[in-house]
Amino acid sequence: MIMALLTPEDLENLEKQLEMSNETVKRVTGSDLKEICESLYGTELGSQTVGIIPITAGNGVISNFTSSLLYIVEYLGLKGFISEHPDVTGYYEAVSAGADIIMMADDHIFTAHNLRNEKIISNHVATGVIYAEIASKFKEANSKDILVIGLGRVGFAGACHLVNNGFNVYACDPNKEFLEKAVNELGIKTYCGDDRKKFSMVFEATPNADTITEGMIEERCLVSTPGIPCGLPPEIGKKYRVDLVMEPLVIGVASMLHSII
Ligand code: 1J1
Ligand code: MG
Repeated sequence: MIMALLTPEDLENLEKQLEMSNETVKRVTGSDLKEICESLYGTELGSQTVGIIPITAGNGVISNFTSSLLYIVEYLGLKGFISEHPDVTGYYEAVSAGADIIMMADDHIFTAHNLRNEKIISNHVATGVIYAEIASKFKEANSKDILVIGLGRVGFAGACHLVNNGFNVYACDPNKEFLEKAVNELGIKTYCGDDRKKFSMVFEATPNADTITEGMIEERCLVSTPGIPCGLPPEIGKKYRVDLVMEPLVIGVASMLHSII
Protein backbone atom coordinates (compact mmCIF):
# COMPACT_ATOMS: atom_id res chain seq x y z
CA MET A 1 0.00 0.00 0.00
CA ILE A 2 1.29 3.43 -0.93
CA MET A 3 1.17 5.98 1.83
CA ALA A 4 2.71 9.41 1.75
CA LEU A 5 4.59 9.85 4.99
CA LEU A 6 5.31 13.35 6.16
CA THR A 7 8.87 14.52 6.52
CA PRO A 8 10.13 17.02 9.11
CA GLU A 9 10.50 19.51 6.23
CA ASP A 10 6.78 19.21 5.36
CA LEU A 11 6.00 20.34 8.87
CA GLU A 12 8.23 23.40 8.92
CA ASN A 13 6.52 26.76 8.83
CA LEU A 14 3.20 25.22 9.79
CA GLU A 15 1.98 28.58 11.02
CA LYS A 16 2.72 30.31 7.69
CA GLN A 17 1.21 27.46 5.65
CA LEU A 18 -1.85 27.51 7.85
CA GLU A 19 -2.35 31.24 7.43
CA MET A 20 -1.95 31.01 3.65
CA SER A 21 -4.29 28.07 3.18
CA ASN A 22 -6.93 29.57 5.43
CA GLU A 23 -6.80 32.72 3.33
CA THR A 24 -7.21 30.75 0.09
CA VAL A 25 -10.01 28.62 1.53
CA LYS A 26 -11.88 31.76 2.55
CA ARG A 27 -11.38 33.45 -0.81
CA VAL A 28 -12.48 30.47 -2.94
CA THR A 29 -15.34 29.18 -0.78
CA GLY A 30 -16.46 32.26 1.17
CA SER A 31 -15.96 30.44 4.50
CA ASP A 32 -12.89 29.84 6.60
CA LEU A 33 -11.71 26.41 7.75
CA LYS A 34 -13.48 26.63 11.11
CA GLU A 35 -16.80 27.59 9.49
CA ILE A 36 -16.50 24.80 6.93
CA CYS A 37 -15.78 22.19 9.63
CA GLU A 38 -18.60 23.42 11.84
CA SER A 39 -21.20 23.31 9.09
CA LEU A 40 -19.86 20.04 7.66
CA TYR A 41 -20.11 18.15 10.97
CA GLY A 42 -22.50 20.35 12.94
CA THR A 43 -20.01 20.47 15.79
CA GLU A 44 -18.01 23.10 17.61
CA LEU A 45 -14.81 22.25 19.39
CA GLY A 46 -15.16 22.78 23.13
CA SER A 47 -13.01 22.27 26.18
CA GLN A 48 -11.68 18.81 25.40
CA THR A 49 -8.11 17.83 26.17
CA VAL A 50 -6.20 15.92 23.52
CA GLY A 51 -3.49 13.45 24.53
CA ILE A 52 -0.95 12.99 21.74
CA ILE A 53 1.18 9.86 21.79
CA PRO A 54 4.43 9.40 19.85
CA ILE A 55 4.55 5.97 18.18
CA THR A 56 7.85 4.20 17.43
CA ALA A 57 6.50 1.32 15.29
CA GLY A 58 7.56 0.93 11.66
CA ASN A 59 9.54 3.92 10.43
CA GLY A 60 9.38 5.35 13.93
CA VAL A 61 8.90 8.81 15.32
CA ILE A 62 8.82 11.64 12.77
CA SER A 63 10.45 14.66 14.28
CA ASN A 64 7.99 17.58 14.40
CA PHE A 65 4.97 15.27 14.04
CA THR A 66 3.58 15.25 17.58
CA SER A 67 4.71 18.83 18.21
CA SER A 68 2.86 19.86 15.03
CA LEU A 69 -0.26 18.10 16.29
CA LEU A 70 -0.01 19.92 19.61
CA TYR A 71 0.36 23.22 17.79
CA ILE A 72 -2.75 22.48 15.68
CA VAL A 73 -4.82 21.31 18.66
CA GLU A 74 -4.02 24.54 20.49
CA TYR A 75 -4.62 26.63 17.37
CA LEU A 76 -8.11 25.07 17.19
CA GLY A 77 -8.75 26.19 20.77
CA LEU A 78 -8.41 22.85 22.54
CA LYS A 79 -6.03 21.84 25.28
CA GLY A 80 -3.40 19.24 24.52
CA PHE A 81 -0.28 17.47 25.71
CA ILE A 82 2.28 15.04 24.36
CA SER A 83 2.85 11.95 26.50
CA GLU A 84 6.33 11.68 27.91
CA HIS A 85 6.74 8.08 26.77
CA PRO A 86 5.79 6.60 23.38
CA ASP A 87 3.57 3.64 22.50
CA VAL A 88 1.63 1.66 25.10
CA THR A 89 3.28 3.40 28.03
CA GLY A 90 2.35 6.75 26.50
CA TYR A 91 -1.23 5.59 25.97
CA TYR A 92 -1.52 4.59 29.62
CA GLU A 93 0.00 7.90 30.62
CA ALA A 94 -2.34 9.98 28.42
CA VAL A 95 -5.53 8.23 29.53
CA SER A 96 -4.47 8.35 33.19
CA ALA A 97 -3.77 12.07 32.86
CA GLY A 98 -7.40 12.63 31.82
CA ALA A 99 -7.18 13.01 28.05
CA ASP A 100 -10.66 13.18 26.47
CA ILE A 101 -9.30 12.48 22.99
CA ILE A 102 -6.31 10.35 21.98
CA MET A 103 -4.36 11.10 18.79
CA MET A 104 -1.62 8.81 17.48
CA ALA A 105 -0.20 7.54 14.21
CA ASP A 106 1.83 4.65 12.91
CA ASP A 107 2.79 4.31 9.24
CA HIS A 108 -0.66 3.02 8.21
CA ILE A 109 -3.24 4.77 10.35
CA PHE A 110 -3.39 8.16 12.00
CA THR A 111 -6.36 8.17 14.32
CA ALA A 112 -8.26 10.35 16.76
CA HIS A 113 -10.40 8.58 19.34
CA ASN A 114 -12.84 10.42 21.59
CA LEU A 115 -12.89 8.42 24.83
CA ARG A 116 -16.06 10.18 26.06
CA ASN A 117 -18.44 9.40 23.18
CA GLU A 118 -16.52 6.46 21.64
CA LYS A 119 -16.24 8.10 18.20
CA ILE A 120 -13.13 7.23 16.22
CA ILE A 121 -11.83 8.55 12.90
CA SER A 122 -8.91 7.93 10.57
CA ASN A 123 -6.98 10.76 8.98
CA HIS A 124 -7.67 9.25 5.53
CA VAL A 125 -11.41 9.59 5.79
CA ALA A 126 -11.40 12.99 7.52
CA THR A 127 -8.90 14.35 5.00
CA GLY A 128 -10.79 13.02 1.99
CA VAL A 129 -14.05 14.49 3.24
CA ILE A 130 -12.71 17.96 4.03
CA TYR A 131 -10.66 18.41 0.83
CA ALA A 132 -13.59 17.18 -1.25
CA GLU A 133 -15.89 19.54 0.65
CA ILE A 134 -13.56 22.48 0.01
CA ALA A 135 -13.35 21.66 -3.71
CA SER A 136 -17.14 21.40 -3.90
CA LYS A 137 -17.68 24.78 -2.25
CA PHE A 138 -15.86 26.65 -5.02
CA LYS A 139 -17.76 29.92 -5.48
CA GLU A 140 -16.89 30.25 -9.18
CA ALA A 141 -17.88 26.70 -10.17
CA ASN A 142 -19.97 26.62 -13.34
CA SER A 143 -21.62 23.22 -12.76
CA LYS A 144 -21.91 20.35 -10.28
CA ASP A 145 -19.27 18.37 -12.17
CA ILE A 146 -16.19 17.58 -10.14
CA LEU A 147 -13.06 15.58 -10.93
CA VAL A 148 -11.54 13.23 -8.37
CA ILE A 149 -7.98 12.13 -9.14
CA GLY A 150 -6.98 9.07 -7.13
CA LEU A 151 -9.36 6.61 -5.47
CA GLY A 152 -7.25 5.29 -2.61
CA ARG A 153 -8.45 5.62 0.96
CA VAL A 154 -8.47 9.43 0.86
CA GLY A 155 -9.86 9.79 -2.65
CA PHE A 156 -12.58 7.19 -2.12
CA ALA A 157 -13.80 8.85 1.09
CA GLY A 158 -13.92 12.23 -0.67
CA ALA A 159 -15.69 10.81 -3.73
CA CYS A 160 -18.27 9.17 -1.47
CA HIS A 161 -18.89 12.47 0.31
CA LEU A 162 -19.36 14.28 -3.03
CA VAL A 163 -21.80 11.66 -4.37
CA ASN A 164 -23.82 11.91 -1.14
CA ASN A 165 -23.97 15.67 -1.63
CA GLY A 166 -25.39 15.45 -5.14
CA PHE A 167 -22.30 16.25 -7.21
CA ASN A 168 -21.56 14.66 -10.58
CA VAL A 169 -18.36 12.86 -9.74
CA TYR A 170 -15.88 11.89 -12.46
CA ALA A 171 -12.83 10.00 -11.32
CA CYS A 172 -9.62 8.45 -12.54
CA ASP A 173 -7.10 6.07 -11.04
CA PRO A 174 -4.56 3.89 -12.84
CA ASN A 175 -5.62 1.06 -10.51
CA LYS A 176 -8.50 -0.69 -12.30
CA GLU A 177 -9.75 -2.34 -9.10
CA PHE A 178 -10.06 0.98 -7.27
CA LEU A 179 -11.87 2.47 -10.23
CA GLU A 180 -14.27 -0.46 -10.56
CA LYS A 181 -15.04 -0.39 -6.84
CA ALA A 182 -15.90 3.32 -6.98
CA VAL A 183 -18.07 2.83 -10.07
CA ASN A 184 -19.94 -0.09 -8.46
CA GLU A 185 -20.27 1.21 -4.92
CA LEU A 186 -20.63 4.95 -5.52
CA GLY A 187 -21.93 5.20 -9.07
CA ILE A 188 -19.23 7.66 -10.14
CA LYS A 189 -18.33 8.12 -13.81
CA THR A 190 -14.86 7.23 -14.99
CA TYR A 191 -12.82 9.98 -16.55
CA CYS A 192 -10.03 9.48 -19.02
CA GLY A 193 -7.87 12.16 -20.60
CA ASP A 194 -9.39 11.52 -24.03
CA ASP A 195 -12.79 12.62 -22.74
CA ARG A 196 -11.93 16.27 -23.48
CA LYS A 197 -14.00 17.36 -20.55
CA LYS A 198 -12.66 20.17 -18.40
CA PHE A 199 -13.43 20.81 -14.75
CA SER A 200 -13.60 23.87 -12.57
CA MET A 201 -13.43 21.78 -9.37
CA VAL A 202 -10.69 19.19 -8.85
CA PHE A 203 -10.03 17.08 -5.77
CA GLU A 204 -6.66 15.36 -6.06
CA ALA A 205 -5.56 12.62 -3.65
CA THR A 206 -2.52 10.75 -4.89
CA PRO A 207 1.04 10.32 -3.66
CA ASN A 208 2.27 11.33 -7.13
CA ALA A 209 3.35 14.59 -8.73
CA ASP A 210 2.05 15.91 -12.05
CA THR A 211 -1.26 14.06 -12.06
CA ILE A 212 -3.09 17.14 -13.35
CA THR A 213 -2.78 17.94 -17.04
CA GLU A 214 -3.93 20.86 -19.18
CA GLY A 215 -6.73 18.86 -20.77
CA MET A 216 -8.49 18.37 -17.43
CA ILE A 217 -8.90 21.89 -16.14
CA GLU A 218 -10.73 25.08 -16.91
CA GLU A 219 -9.02 28.38 -16.52
CA ARG A 220 -9.29 29.76 -12.96
CA CYS A 221 -10.36 26.39 -11.57
CA LEU A 222 -9.89 25.21 -7.98
CA VAL A 223 -7.58 22.34 -7.09
CA SER A 224 -7.98 21.01 -3.56
CA THR A 225 -5.37 18.44 -2.58
CA PRO A 226 -3.74 17.00 0.54
CA GLY A 227 -1.37 15.06 -1.70
CA ILE A 228 2.32 15.40 -1.18
CA PRO A 229 3.87 16.00 -3.62
CA CYS A 230 1.36 18.33 -5.23
CA GLY A 231 -0.36 16.91 -8.32
CA LEU A 232 -0.48 20.31 -10.03
CA PRO A 233 2.65 21.22 -12.01
CA PRO A 234 3.52 24.83 -11.09
CA GLU A 235 3.69 26.01 -14.72
CA ILE A 236 0.17 24.72 -15.41
CA GLY A 237 -1.08 26.32 -12.20
CA LYS A 238 0.31 29.62 -13.38
CA LYS A 239 -0.85 29.38 -17.00
CA TYR A 240 -4.43 28.54 -15.98
CA ARG A 241 -4.43 30.82 -12.92
CA VAL A 242 -5.47 27.91 -10.71
CA ASP A 243 -6.47 28.44 -7.10
CA LEU A 244 -4.72 25.78 -5.03
CA VAL A 245 -5.62 24.57 -1.56
CA MET A 246 -2.80 22.35 -0.35
CA GLU A 247 -1.39 22.01 3.13
CA PRO A 248 0.21 18.97 4.80
CA LEU A 249 -1.60 18.47 8.10
CA VAL A 250 -3.77 21.19 9.65
CA ILE A 251 -6.85 20.92 7.43
CA GLY A 252 -7.04 17.15 7.88
CA VAL A 253 -6.56 17.35 11.64
CA ALA A 254 -9.25 20.05 11.98
CA SER A 255 -11.59 17.73 10.09
CA MET A 256 -10.65 14.73 12.29
CA LEU A 257 -11.37 16.60 15.52
CA HIS A 258 -14.66 18.13 14.36
CA SER A 259 -15.83 14.71 13.18
CA ILE A 260 -15.50 13.03 16.59
CA ILE A 261 -16.70 15.80 18.91
C1 1J1 B 1 3.80 8.65 11.74
C2 1J1 B 1 2.83 9.38 10.88
C3 1J1 B 1 2.78 8.80 9.51
C4 1J1 B 1 1.74 10.37 7.98
C5 1J1 B 1 -0.93 12.74 7.57
O1 1J1 B 1 4.51 9.22 16.21
C6 1J1 B 1 5.19 9.55 15.22
O2 1J1 B 1 5.94 10.54 15.22
C7 1J1 B 1 5.08 8.73 13.94
N1 1J1 B 1 4.82 7.35 14.25
C8 1J1 B 1 4.00 9.34 13.07
N2 1J1 B 1 1.65 9.32 8.79
O3 1J1 B 1 2.76 10.96 7.75
C9 1J1 B 1 0.45 10.83 7.39
C10 1J1 B 1 -0.36 11.62 8.37
C11 1J1 B 1 -0.15 12.71 6.35
N3 1J1 B 1 0.63 11.68 6.29
MG1 MG C 1 -0.12 14.25 -5.25
